[in-house]
Amino acid sequence: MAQTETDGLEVLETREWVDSLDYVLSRGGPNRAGRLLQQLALHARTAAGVNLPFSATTPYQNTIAPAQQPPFPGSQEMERRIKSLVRWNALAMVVRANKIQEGIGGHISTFASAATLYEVAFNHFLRAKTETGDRDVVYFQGHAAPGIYARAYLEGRIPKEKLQNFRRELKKGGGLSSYPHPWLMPDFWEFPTVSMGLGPIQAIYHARFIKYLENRGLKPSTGGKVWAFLGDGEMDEPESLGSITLASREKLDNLIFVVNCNLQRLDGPVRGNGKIIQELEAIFRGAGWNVIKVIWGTDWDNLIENDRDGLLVKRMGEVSDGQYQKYFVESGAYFRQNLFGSDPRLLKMVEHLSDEQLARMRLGGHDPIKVHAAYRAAVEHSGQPTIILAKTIKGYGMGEAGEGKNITHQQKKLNDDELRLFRSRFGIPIPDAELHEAPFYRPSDDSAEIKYMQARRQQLGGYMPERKVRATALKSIPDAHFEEFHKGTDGREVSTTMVFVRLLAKLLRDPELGKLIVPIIPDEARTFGMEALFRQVGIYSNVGQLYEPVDMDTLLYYKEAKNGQILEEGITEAGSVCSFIAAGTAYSNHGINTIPFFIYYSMFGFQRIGDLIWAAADIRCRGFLIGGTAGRTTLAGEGLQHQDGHSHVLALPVPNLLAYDPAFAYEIAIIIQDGIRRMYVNGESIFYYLTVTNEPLPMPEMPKGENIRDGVLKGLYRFKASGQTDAKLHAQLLGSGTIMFEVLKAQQILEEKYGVAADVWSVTGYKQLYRDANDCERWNMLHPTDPAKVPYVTQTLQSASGPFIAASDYMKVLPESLGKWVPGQLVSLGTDGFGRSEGRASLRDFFEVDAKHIVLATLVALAREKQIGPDVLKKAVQELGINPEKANPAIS
Ligand SMILES: Cc1ncc(C[n+]2csc(CCOP(=O)(O)OP(=O)(O)O)c2C)c(N)n1
Ligand SMILES: [Mg+2]
Repeated sequence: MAQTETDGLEVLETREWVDSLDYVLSRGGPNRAGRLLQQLALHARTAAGVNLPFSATTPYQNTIAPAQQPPFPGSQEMERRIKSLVRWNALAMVVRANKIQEGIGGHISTFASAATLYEVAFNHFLRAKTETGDRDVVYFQGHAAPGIYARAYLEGRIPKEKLQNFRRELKKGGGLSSYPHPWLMPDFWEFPTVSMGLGPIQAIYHARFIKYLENRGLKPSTGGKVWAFLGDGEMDEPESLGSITLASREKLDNLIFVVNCNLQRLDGPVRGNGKIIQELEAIFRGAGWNVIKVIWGTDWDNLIENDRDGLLVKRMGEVSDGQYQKYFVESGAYFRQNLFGSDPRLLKMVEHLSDEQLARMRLGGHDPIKVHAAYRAAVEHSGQPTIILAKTIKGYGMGEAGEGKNITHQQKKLNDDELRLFRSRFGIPIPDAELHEAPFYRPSDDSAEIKYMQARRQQLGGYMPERKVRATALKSIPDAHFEEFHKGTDGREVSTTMVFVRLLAKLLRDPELGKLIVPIIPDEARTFGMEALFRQVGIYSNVGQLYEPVDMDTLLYYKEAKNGQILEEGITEAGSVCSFIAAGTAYSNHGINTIPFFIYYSMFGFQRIGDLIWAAADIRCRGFLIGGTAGRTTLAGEGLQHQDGHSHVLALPVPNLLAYDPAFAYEIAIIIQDGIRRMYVNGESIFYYLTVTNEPLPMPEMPKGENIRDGVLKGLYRFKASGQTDAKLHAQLLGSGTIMFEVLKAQQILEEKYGVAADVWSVTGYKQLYRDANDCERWNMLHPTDPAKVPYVTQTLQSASGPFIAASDYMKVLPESLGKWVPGQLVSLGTDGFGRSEGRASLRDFFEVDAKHIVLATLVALAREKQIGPDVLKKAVQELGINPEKANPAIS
């Protein structure tokens, strides 16, 4: 007869086995016990086909047993007092800000739940300098910013006035940004994390990039760690989880995730009906991470140790997160009845505890001893990344104002009673009479608390966070690599992608610059004709190449190497741009001027990973984003999802990004050379977006005489003046990217067939022209009585006569954006609408950006100016073979 679980015999039998195991544990330690259990499982399977159910999770208890905990290395009492001071000031910062200005916002409850996680780290782990000269890098959870500011205030790094101006950055003397923004606080914040999910994925690729730098010999291996403090709700972002297997595959034991499992996000529970800690444990264990759960505080140790039959742990594992959250706000009596009341044996286990004692039993994430043990285990773990899942209470200490409540995330106002309770609970010496204002409190520099915290930070090498430029600027960029491209190809047809790849290959060979270049590719090297680089500089692999590549006998074989230079990321634009950010910020994070070139399908850039590019801008990333296979009509055949005619529009909003759509080889060379100079010699906080295409075309020589170089960089110059000096009709044609070649054809047709002398202008970057024009306009508005500044585009086109016809492989809005500064009638041709699978000629006809449409647009513009009559137009439509009734590409 099958025995049931409650059967007394079974209980007895189980106990005997557990006793035996305890004996093995005490004699042989956990490793021996682990081996024994594995052997038992194997035996059961072979002897009787017992199949143990697969479980990705471990029981709902701490991973580290009390016996394995190291002694706490500091003064718990002192650290508790410091933590209370940080708590108070963090709360006061938000409450005050909202008293001064209603609705200014801020978060109290996130940091309130994470205070112990941060304080233990600040006092014992986060190294501003390691013994060997490196440091730890830390991604702070964006919404915990008040806590980080509060600590910096206590450390004497942020003055009270600035704290006062939290979230009011435009006040005199400056304020503090709501969240971590290196752009706004370049001496303080290092990583923008507040767009959720971007912190974790960036941390993973940063940790990998550190190994890359080490394996390539650009940086000594020093044991610095990457810490990422994250929210449990944040883990739902695909970016949070999408790259976790990279971390284990690459054995990133320099990476530690600390997830603050307060069981809540903004609206309510993260997993009301489930258990977020167990869910994340399963995911990360499955992905090969070292998982450390910190669920129960020291108060629970005895209960769990005496839980010989595992009844309590089993019951704890049954209760859902939504229910746990209920316990946080309920009485001890409710807790006893609901959690323990399910079994009289459980009730008996806690009968020695009063309701009040029960209610006060601390969770693991609020217990410094448990948190310290987890951090210690994490930093000592090798061969795998570690994730710490720490259970906490959201809004801890806020009491009725929000502790554990669903509204807590948004809580930013406390009434006087609530302030008093918080003040008293954490022992802050502020008298009742002053409480209403929620004043900041900082003991004097020679107080025991301040001295203790300063000493701890000194021991750990300095303050954190602190951002600074750690690399010395490059001296100069040699001209030699770029000159070849000024010459043109003598009629030989090459694509601008080929030009870029050739230039990259040359830069890689430079004795100084070469090693700093970081080519990053999301599985498109062959598309871009970059496979020669595989062999030239190798593909980075943390283990080298453990197999014989299938194409070993070819010249361009797929060479992986430990010191390989290419980051071949596979199909992940999000991961690739994180590598781009890591490489483009190494000048500040690691004192190394790595220069990333991230080349990808232009369609899968801004619209797919725009938020990460925004973060790259905020973080002051340097480098080149190269949008390959660009242009709605230039990428033939690929159709609607691939043909990009708008990435340059999406590049417009990024303030410190320069965007170029070059047509010719020399333009690319000029832009890249100047880009490296501005970013790495001058140290400007800018980065670049360049589109390159795959249409083979003859590259012309750089025109002589005029100031071409300057024009290329500013965005506009005259490429080819009309040869007709005696024509009556004049027009100005503006071309970009490959459409420039249609413009040149149109120039010829206009001259030969219609007697129109047209100059051709190359527009390398509408964004730069737009910026400059706005800048002038703004200055003129603010200085109305001074001589007006004239935008570069107006200056340059001033003396040109006739209408202006602009054509590009991008949306019409780009030229239109310059409309009022172009000195004459402007007509814009562009590729608004969905792409099609077709050849280039048909596509250009469809989108009306081919030579014949440029000609027609020019004639229509001339007719509008009454320079030609309708008869010419009528004839032209026929001659050019244009179907006036064709569908509108913008909406078809
Ligand atoms: C991409 C993104 N979406 C939404 C938000 C808005 N938001 C800010 S905090 C928050 C809840 C955070 O919950 P959790 O990650 O659990 O952090 P906790 O505050 O609980 O520590 C949300 C939805 C954001 N910052 N970023
Ligand atoms: Mg949360």
